[in-house]
Amino acid sequence: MVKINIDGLDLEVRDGISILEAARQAHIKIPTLCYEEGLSVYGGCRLCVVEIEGEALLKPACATEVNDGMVIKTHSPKVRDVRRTLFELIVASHNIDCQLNCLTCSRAGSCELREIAEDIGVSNIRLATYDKGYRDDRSSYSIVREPNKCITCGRCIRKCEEVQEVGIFTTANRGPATVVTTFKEKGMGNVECTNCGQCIHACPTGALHEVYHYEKVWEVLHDRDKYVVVQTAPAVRVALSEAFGLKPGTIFTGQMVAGLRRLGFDRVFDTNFTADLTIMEEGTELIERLNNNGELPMFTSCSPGWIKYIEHFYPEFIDNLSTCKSPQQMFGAIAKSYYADKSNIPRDKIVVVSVMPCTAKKFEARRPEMEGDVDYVLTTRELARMIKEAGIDITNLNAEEHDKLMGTSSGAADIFGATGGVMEAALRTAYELVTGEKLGQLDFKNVRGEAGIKEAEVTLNGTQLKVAVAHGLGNVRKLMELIKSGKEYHFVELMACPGGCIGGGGQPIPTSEDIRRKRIEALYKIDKNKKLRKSHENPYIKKLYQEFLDKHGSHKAHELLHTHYIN
Ligand code: HC1
Repeated sequence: MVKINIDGLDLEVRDGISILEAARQAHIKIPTLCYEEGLSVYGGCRLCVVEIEGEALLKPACATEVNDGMVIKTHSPKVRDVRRTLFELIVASHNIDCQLNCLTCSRAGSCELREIAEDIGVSNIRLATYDKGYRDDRSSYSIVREPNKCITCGRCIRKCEEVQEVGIFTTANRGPATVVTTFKEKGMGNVECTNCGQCIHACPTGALHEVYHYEKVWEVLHDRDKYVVVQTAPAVRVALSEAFGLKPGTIFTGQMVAGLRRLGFDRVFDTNFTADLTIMEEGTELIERLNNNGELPMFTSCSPGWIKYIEHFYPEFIDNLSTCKSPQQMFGAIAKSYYADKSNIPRDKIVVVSVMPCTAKKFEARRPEMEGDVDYVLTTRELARMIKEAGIDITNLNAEEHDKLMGTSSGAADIFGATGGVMEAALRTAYELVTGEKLGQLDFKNVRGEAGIKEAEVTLNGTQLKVAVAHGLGNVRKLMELIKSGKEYHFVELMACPGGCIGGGGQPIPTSEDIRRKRIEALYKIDKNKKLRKSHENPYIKKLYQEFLDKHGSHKAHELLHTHYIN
């Protein structure tokens, strides 16, 4: 421990931490644009400069370690003056129309530049802004890049490289023309981007955002010839409220459903319903592979960022992917067949809209292998935007329930949104179906939690089933390397985003580690409080098989619910 003094406050802090961390521990806010918890320190924006007694030069707080006896001033007149000048220089390299376009920017309301301007008391910008003149990158189905809004803080580069270990971004040019771009400026849609959208969470401005579908959704909602059904992903219900100022971890399912009805959707259904269906199909597939010497380990196939990742980096393992479509896609296929027929609605009148925490789901919906199942995909942020545009006071709405037929789900489906949740849901069902015995303890705690890679063993009728779970592509890579080197598993859950879908690229900003934890806790709470906690006990799933699909893994189920990746 070392003794320091920050802004007149005597503190004892751990040796080796940065001044920025020490200040945060003392609840002193030092502005920064390029620092992000969990990423390496870059020290490029310099906004966090502080004055250290006895030193002539100001030092960046993020890149300077505390020393015993250090006396630090974080907001002295000199520091504040330098910070304002630095800030003006940063803004000068930002979009020339930023001040005007602020109202329409994707980050209006959550722009870190604006927040810092307020924090450091910037009242005017004296420098002329430099027009980089770059064209927007609209080559991806999931993500738009607006380079003129980029302040080259490098957070997206480091997030993609260090957390996801994909590394599609680089910088080009020099001086004020410096820009973040992709290899040979090919565009995000033409490089190894997995569409996970973690770069959007890293970006402090509106330089990165999802491809918007909400304008199209408004159009279909007002088209009397269309019958618009919406599905809600597990992770949206525990994050949407944050966009309306409620605290992270608030369970908002009922208000979300009520808000969607007010927006005008004809039916409000649940992706959770097809998450239960996925368990039935995926469980059947796993048992078949185990019994018939099929390709093992079997990999889950619901995270589209992970699917894109395996296609780029581990194509030799594609046959290990479960052939099950994701719950999002299964939902679309069932809504446009079973539900349409049962409700006497012409199949071509039905429009399926998804609300997802994930940007890669937009890409998944356009994959040629399953195009047409889902028409539009809204992120959690886009849904929040629509609710605000419609003037719906969602926090004061009474909770409502999802519509019947495709809206009932088990707690096992809710936990799909958390890392380890798909595995736990599958184990609950596989155990009971294979052994014919009731599970005493439903919680598989070994596959829960924040560890990047988790393992468990479950005995099924004398066979030791070895399973593993990884979340965040950096951890996925580590697990894939273990498997490549001969480590044996039977079943593996892989999710592209840190924490699983609750940390998806379409979730409210910010999505910090602490916020992810609270969302996960909320999902487990929903599961704990449900009577129905196992997918195979969902009465509407049983009905779907009885009335339409026949048995698990039937020919019809294969036609509608399974796929093969052709990339
Ligand atoms: Fe997910 Fe899934 S859990 S992939 O993380 O299997 O996005 O929430 O909807 O499809 O159900 C995301 C979440 C989601 C699918 C389900």
